[in-house]
Amino acid sequence: MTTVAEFAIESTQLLDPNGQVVGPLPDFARDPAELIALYRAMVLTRTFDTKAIALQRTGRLGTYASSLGQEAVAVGVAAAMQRQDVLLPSFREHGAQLWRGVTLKELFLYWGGDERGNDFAGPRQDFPNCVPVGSHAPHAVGVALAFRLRRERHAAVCLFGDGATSKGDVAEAFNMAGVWKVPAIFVINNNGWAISVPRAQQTAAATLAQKAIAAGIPGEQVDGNDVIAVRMVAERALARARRGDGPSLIEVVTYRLCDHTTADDASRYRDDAEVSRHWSAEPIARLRSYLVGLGAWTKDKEEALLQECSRAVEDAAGVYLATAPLPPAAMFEHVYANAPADLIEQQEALSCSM
Ligand SMILES: Cc1ncc(C[n+]2csc(CCOP(=O)(O)OP(=O)(O)O)c2C)c(N)n1
Ligand SMILES: [Mg+2]
Repeated sequence: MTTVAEFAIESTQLLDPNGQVVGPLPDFARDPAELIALYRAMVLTRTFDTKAIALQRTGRLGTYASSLGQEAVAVGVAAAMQRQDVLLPSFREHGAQLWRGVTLKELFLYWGGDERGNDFAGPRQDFPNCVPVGSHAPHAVGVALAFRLRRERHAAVCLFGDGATSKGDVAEAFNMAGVWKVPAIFVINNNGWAISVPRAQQTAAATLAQKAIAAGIPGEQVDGNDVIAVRMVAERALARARRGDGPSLIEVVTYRLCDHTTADDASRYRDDAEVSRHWSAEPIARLRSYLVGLGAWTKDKEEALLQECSRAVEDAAGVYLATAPLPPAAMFEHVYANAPADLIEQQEALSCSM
C-alpha cells in the first residue's frame, strides 16, 4: 500500500458573526478606509438587489437572481483582483461587477433583457454573466492559458455555485488548469442550495474545496460572510497565480438568504427556521459591528451611506426605465460574424412578421 495523498482543508475566519476579531487581520484591514470601501460596496449591492426585485415584481425587469446574504463573496473576491485580471461571473455576482466598474445602469439593462447591459464601458475584458451553470469554468482556463502564453502576470477569476461543482465542465476546468498550471482562481459561492437541492444532496464529499485535490491544485475554505477573510484568501491565491504557481480553488461558505431567483418560492422546499438562523451570520451587519467597535462608523455615516446608495440606484433605475428597448431584430446581432443559414431564415421570418 502506498499513500499517494493526504490532505486537510484549511478554513479561514477572521471576524466572527458578532464582528469580533478571531484571527490575525491582514494589513489592508488596519486601514478603516479600506474596510469602509468594502462595507459601502456590500451596501450598494444590497440596495441594487432590493430595487431589482421591486422592479421585477412590478413587471419592469426580467427574472432576477438576488445575492442577498452573499455580498461578501462577490465584493471580497473583486477587491482582491487587479484591474487587468479577468472576471468570469455566473449570475449572482453583481457586487463583483460593481466593484470592477460595471455601472448600475448596465446591470439594470442586462436584467431587463437588454444586451447593451453586457457592453461594459468599464472592465471591457470581463466576461458577461454566465447563466448556463458552470459552462464558463473552461473559458476561465482558456483566459488563464492566454495570460501564461503571453507572459502577462494577470489571472482569470471564475465564480460559480455549489451546484456547479457537480458539472463536468467544472471538473474538466480544474483538471486542465492543474495540468497547464495556469493563473486561474476558481471561487465556489457555496450558498447551501442549488435551487431546491441542498448541499448535502449535491455531493458525498465532506467539502467542496477538496475537489481541487484530485486535480493537483490547492483548495481551501473561507467564511463567505466575512469579507475581510474572503479578500485575504483571494489575494493570497492571486499572488500565487501571478508568481507562476498555478491555479487555486476557494470554497466560500455562505448562505442564500433569498429565493433562488424571482421565479422561485423557496418556502416550498426550505424551512423558514433555517433561513432565520442564518440571518445572524450575514456579512453586512458583521462588518458594521466591527467598524462601530473601532469607532470608525456612526449612525450618521450609516444614514448618509444608505441615502447615497439609494440615490445612485434610483437614478440608474430611472435611466434604465427611460431607455428605449432595442428592436427584436437586435437579438441576431453580435452572435456570429457570418450567421448560419437557419438563423438567417429566422431573421427573415421575423422581418416579414413585423
Ligand atoms: C446547464 C444548466 N443546467 C441547469 C440550469 C438551471 N439552473 C439555473 S441555476 C441552477 C442551480 C445552480 O446552483 P448553484 O450552482 O449552487 O448556484 P446558485 O444558483 O445557488 O448561486 C440551475 C440548475 C442552468 N442554468 N444551466
Ligand atoms: Mg448554490
